[in-house]
Amino acid sequence: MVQLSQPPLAKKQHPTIAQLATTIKNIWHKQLMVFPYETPADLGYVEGSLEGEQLVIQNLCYQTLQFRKLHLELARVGNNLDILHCVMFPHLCFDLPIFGVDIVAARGQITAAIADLSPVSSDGTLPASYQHALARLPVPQFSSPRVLPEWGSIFSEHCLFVRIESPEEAASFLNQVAKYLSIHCQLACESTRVEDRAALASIWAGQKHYCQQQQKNDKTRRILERAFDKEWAQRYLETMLFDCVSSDSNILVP
Ligand code: 18B
Repeated sequence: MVQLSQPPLAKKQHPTIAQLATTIKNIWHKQLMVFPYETPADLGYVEGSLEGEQLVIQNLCYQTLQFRKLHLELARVGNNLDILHCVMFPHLCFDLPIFGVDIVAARGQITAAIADLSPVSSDGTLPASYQHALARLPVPQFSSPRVLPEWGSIFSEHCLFVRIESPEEAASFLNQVAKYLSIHCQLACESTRVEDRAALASIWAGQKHYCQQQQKNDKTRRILERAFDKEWAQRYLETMLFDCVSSDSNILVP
């Protein structure tokens, strides 16, 4: 169900994060028909303590016909670190990329803003419809592009990964993410189910690889481990952030 009955974190967060959270929810509600998604009861709203500072995590999840999980997460560490995390996991029977965004603001400065439509195909390419749509989008320029870590090989050539240096750059990033998301929702709604068993297996392998790579992000893991502990962080990474075995994986069982 909707998990935002707790005090809305968005009001306290960096304005760009609050704005993107609103934009994402608006596009989801406008372009998709969303249904409730059951999050594990103890993981919807979470508080931990990071070296004396409070870590608050607020999750909002939905599912739709095309997506097994839409996940928007807002997190705040003390008064210094604000995080927005969003991933859309398609059902395994749709050959769709994985939309993902992460914004990390430290002491008011956005040190990392990442957005991508990441391929799950074995050859690492996006479906032709996505390639055509994305090729038509102007590519915004940022003064401080960042270099992806090794595990970031899952991201596409359209991945934005920058440090935000001005309000104009923040607006430009928000605008591009809104376009990626809007294109994604539209193409997802137009997509048809995959029936072929080999193709289904390949989608599953692609999603699993995406999750395994994301779980190698030590920066995320470290924050969760410090606020909780190693076991909790591992469970959270596997069940909330990047769960790769979904209930509908049984479509692969004979
Ligand atoms: N992530 N991020 O979501 N991460 O979840 N994130 C950081 O300035 C959290 C995703 C990504 O340079 C940083 O360096 C926490 C998704 C990449 O080595 C921190 C949560 C994507 C990097 C966090 C969270 C994604 C990165 C360091 C759970 C992409 C750069 C900030 C709420 C689609 C990694 C900095 C590197 C960085 C933390 C990408 C602190 C706790 C969906 C590529």
